[in-house]
Amino acid sequence: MAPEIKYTKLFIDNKWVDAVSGKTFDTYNPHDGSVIATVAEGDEADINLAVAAAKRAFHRNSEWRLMDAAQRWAILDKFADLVQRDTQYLAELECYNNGMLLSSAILSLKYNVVENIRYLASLADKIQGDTIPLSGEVFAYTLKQPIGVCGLILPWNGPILLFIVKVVAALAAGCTVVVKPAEQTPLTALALAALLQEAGLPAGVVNVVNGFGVGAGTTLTHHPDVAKISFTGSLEVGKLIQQAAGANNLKRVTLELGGKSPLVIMDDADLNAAIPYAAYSIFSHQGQMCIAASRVYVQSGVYDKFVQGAVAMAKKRVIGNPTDPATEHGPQIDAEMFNKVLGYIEAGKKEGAKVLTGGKRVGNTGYYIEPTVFVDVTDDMKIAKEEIFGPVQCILKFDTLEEVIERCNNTNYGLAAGIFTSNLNTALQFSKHAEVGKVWINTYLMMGPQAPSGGWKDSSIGIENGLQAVDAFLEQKTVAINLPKKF
Ligand code: TXE
Repeated sequence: MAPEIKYTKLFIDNKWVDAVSGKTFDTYNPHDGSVIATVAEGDEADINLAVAAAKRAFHRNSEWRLMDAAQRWAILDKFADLVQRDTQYLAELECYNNGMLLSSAILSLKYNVVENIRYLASLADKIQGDTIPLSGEVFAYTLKQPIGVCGLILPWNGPILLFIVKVVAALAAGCTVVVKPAEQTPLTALALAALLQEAGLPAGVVNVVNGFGVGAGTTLTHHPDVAKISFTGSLEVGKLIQQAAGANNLKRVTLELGGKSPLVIMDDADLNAAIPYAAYSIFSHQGQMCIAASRVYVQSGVYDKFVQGAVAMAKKRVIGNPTDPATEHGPQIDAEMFNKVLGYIEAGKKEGAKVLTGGKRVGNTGYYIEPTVFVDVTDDMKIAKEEIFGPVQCILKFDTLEEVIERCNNTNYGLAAGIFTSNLNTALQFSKHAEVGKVWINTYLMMGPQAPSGGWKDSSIGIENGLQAVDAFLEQKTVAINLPKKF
């Protein structure tokens, strides 16, 4: 049964309000395209109200600014308790609004999301500066202070986790925020806002304005009272955000964008591990992950064996309703992404790549696409160059390590890479030369809040997670003191 939808309005200044315009929009279940809720549609007027509330909450005499950092940690830790309490409900919302498997959403909430909140919250009272001896009778120290009002613009592919990664880091730093969830997936952001309120956040510290990119999103990125934008989404919009960030003031910007991540399978790899990992790394969440291993480079000695195994893995994935515990493969998020992925599959075929399994829609309702395996893929093909963001594994053949490093790096993206090999030297050489923000050796997708996450080239600006997570929401100030006498 569908979960009860408790929140559909905008959350501004700790109140649930309709959009100023009175407008609303529908939100859907990707399983069958049915409307699951109608939510308030915020635009310029609502963003302005939310930014004003966040600005008031950030005033130097506000409750939030005067609060001890340890108390900020305590509130966020309480928030983690509440997320833990509501795991089942939040997972169901994620499943119905996003198409994420219910089983995956529960696991993610239990282990990943709660751990992320607790880790990021714990950084709140560990924000420290330096003491710096200067020449002469002067002594200096640095202060790290919250940037101010932050605009957090979220994508639809991991609505709960990405809300947490951005919002909790910003709050641990002491900022106030206006969140703009993706138009496809507003429901979990609203439910999380309610839990933050229940945890005891003062009014205006967190505001959530549902709406579209052009309207709510663009107002936020151009707003002169917003000091920072943190965005996860497409490269195309990332570039627009960087421009907007410099239009009316000089906003700090963190961008987490797309990828075309290579996974390399060497002749000496343990194929019993490499084949299932390769499948898991592209087919999990139907390929809707920025770090998906969307180019698999297989060395010629194991190529045939790998391909055989890859096809078998793809074929045996259980496709079905994401609420069913037996399901391994659910729907794409919406009609637009569904058509985009099918378009890439057609483009791959036209350019001469061969589909060994999959390639088609499943059923007539919802946005299901078969797990698809392409071989005979060459580096110049569209499917090898562009982010598909769907369940499409592209397999390419190579001969030497030198060659594959060159080919892996021949892209404007630089998010992640992986290698399967039993030779430590090969693994370390690859890790050193891969032009990416993270490398996995004999594994893939393994992440944790303790490890910094970012990307090179067009994939990212800035780091999320790890000890640096809060730095992205801090400014630094140097204070120099004149001493009566050098000591
Ligand atoms: O992203 P958009 P879309 C990639 C993936 C996918 C493609 C398009 O390749 O196929 O992006 O997805 C808001 N100013 N990723 O269209 O448009 C928008 O409302 C301010 C990778 O969903 O970038 C939403 O909240 N905001 C990725 C958010 O930006 C704007 C995750 C993302 O939307 C805006 C998702 C504007 N001008 C897609 N235009 C990842 N890195 O994980 C849109 N938005």
